Amino acid sequence: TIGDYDPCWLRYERIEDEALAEQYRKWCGNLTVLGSSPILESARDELTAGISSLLGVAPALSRDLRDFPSLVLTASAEGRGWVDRRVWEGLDEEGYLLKTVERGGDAFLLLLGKTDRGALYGAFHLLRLMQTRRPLHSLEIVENPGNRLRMINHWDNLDGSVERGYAGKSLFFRKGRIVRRLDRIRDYARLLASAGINAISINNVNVGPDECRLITGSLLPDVARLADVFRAYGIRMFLSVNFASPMWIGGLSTADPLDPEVRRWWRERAEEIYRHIPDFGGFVVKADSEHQPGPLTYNRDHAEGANMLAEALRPHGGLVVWRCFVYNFQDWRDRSTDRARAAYDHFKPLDGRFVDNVVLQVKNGPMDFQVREPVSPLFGAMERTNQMLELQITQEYTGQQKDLCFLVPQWKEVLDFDTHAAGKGSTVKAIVGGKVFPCRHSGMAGVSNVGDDRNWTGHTLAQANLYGFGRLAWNPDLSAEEIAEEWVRLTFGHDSRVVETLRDMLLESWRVYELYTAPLGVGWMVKPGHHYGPDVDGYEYSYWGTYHYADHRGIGVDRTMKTGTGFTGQYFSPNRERFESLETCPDELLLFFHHVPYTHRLKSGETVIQHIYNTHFEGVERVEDFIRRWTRLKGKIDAERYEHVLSKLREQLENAREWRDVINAYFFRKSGIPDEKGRKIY
Ligand code: GCW
Repeated sequence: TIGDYDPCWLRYERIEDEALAEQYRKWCGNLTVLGSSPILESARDELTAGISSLLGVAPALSRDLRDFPSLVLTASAEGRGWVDRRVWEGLDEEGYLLKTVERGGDAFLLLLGKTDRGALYGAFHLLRLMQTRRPLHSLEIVENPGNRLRMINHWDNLDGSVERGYAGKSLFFRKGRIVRRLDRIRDYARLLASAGINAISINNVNVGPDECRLITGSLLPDVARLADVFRAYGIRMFLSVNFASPMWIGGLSTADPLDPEVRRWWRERAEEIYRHIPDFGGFVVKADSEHQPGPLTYNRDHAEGANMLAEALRPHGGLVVWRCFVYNFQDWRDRSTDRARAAYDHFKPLDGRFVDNVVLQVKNGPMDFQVREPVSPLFGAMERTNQMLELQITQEYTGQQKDLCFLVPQWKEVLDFDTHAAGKGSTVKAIVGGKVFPCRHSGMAGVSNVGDDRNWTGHTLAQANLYGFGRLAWNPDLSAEEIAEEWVRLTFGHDSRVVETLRDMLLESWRVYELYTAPLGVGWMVKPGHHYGPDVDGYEYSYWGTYHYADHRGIGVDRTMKTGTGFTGQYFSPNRERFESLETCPDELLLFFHHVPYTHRLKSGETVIQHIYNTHFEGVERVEDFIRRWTRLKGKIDAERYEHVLSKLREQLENAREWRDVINAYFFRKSGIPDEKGRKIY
């Protein structure tokens, strides 16, 4: 059971339909567990707790098949005997089978993992079937994960603060130490495993001098305690490291990756880490980015830097997750640099030079998690390099868990984007799923949105983003609709009014957020520093290199090959041509790729300026509509969550109004063109 905080999607509320509960009991009355391991025990505990809570009776436990099991949980050779060889061979290491097996005149439910990890995922699947009221008779479900690495990245600092965190303090750290009580962390591991996550990095990619100690004897015993908790749920522990650690904590005078002393220092660090955590996952590294040190300081490149760390981890089976969020600071006066180009320009030439326990982690867009960006052209552009996708679950630029913004629809667009890297069908999900180019390590990472708030995510409905990330990482073919509805049923029950309203609000919310914020893919326009609320020129004259170039005639960034920064040339054909041409560039990305007059007509038929006005009025109306729809659910949702969401929606409305009025006023004053509909613009 879960402590004094929200159980999220693991509520397991008692099934009230007695007939259905009776059917389920038939399959869950006697649980036989064959084999033993800590992970299998977690699976057994999850089943026992979930079944007891859903059905009101605990299953009778046994280790002996002669006890007439109704449910058999195993990853053993015995279980294998009941399935077709081809099915068994088709299971990946983390795959599982859920199958009704006839025996004599009797039948039981077989939950068979290829390994104990598979069995754990299967257990959560079975519980989900009951939570969503699905039938259990004649089952034959075979599942394999769509991605090998399904990772959560925390940006938590040792003092307990969380960079870009909107849900309280760190779950792991407090005042320079790792927290003593681990029960909530165990529940966190359960939540993650139930959604399919198998890796976690616990500290911020901006690694300060304090956090450097995480890889030393002073903190490793505590890190190991956390690793133990996660291990029991099939989750491997990673740490973010600072590239200059040999200087910060090793007393060396350099961090040059080719220096033998430096190499030796990292090897010894790795050895010590693995003494404490034998299955340690590896390092996450932000190097030569936003003031973090890196190999470029020593005139070495990213491959030399990453490979050096990879060499230290290799004997132990560890990975280096090397981030590609690298760009040069630019002066706003300098129009020759383009931040969008940077990741590709830095990394593409290094294709083939990274050793095979390095994975490059690429943000979904070329900039930085804006509400709308094109997909990064780096995906598929490095066919001899392991690549994984980085998404931001925490809502830095998408409403900071004050505004409702369900990101799964956005992530689906990213995953389904066809890069054409190896011809048609080279989607991002196929590339990071390792299906286009042979790569040993690949997958998806998401920047965590949780903290120690009672509801974990600040906005209760933001739990759906964490759940959705895990589900998509497990199966990128799930639709946003399926994930939204599943989450609502698990979290808010089955009243049809509740399910439909909430599902639809979730599915609309990303678009609504886009309507009242920065238009047509131009991005930014946020208040500098904290990034919440509108400030059109906040970054316009800065060295971060992200501009809209609005003047009295037009707006947008010319990133074409013909007259602009040439960014479009980083895409494979036909995307390159599609983005290059004004005629074929999709409306929603128009201002990312082109500078146009306010009177330019979109494919929708509206002019750019009229589109800006219309969307900003509409955005506010849609939030008002969210509030109306939500209030119709009063009495159908517990008062605590009902009032909480209502107050968040009201806060969102304030924010949407602020955005509408600032954006509309700004562009009305710039362009001098009035709103065709004569609405109030200040
Ligand atoms: O989005 C930006 C954030 C930084 C973050 C950086 C990164 C952890 O504003 O807070 O640093 O990206 O991804 O490294």
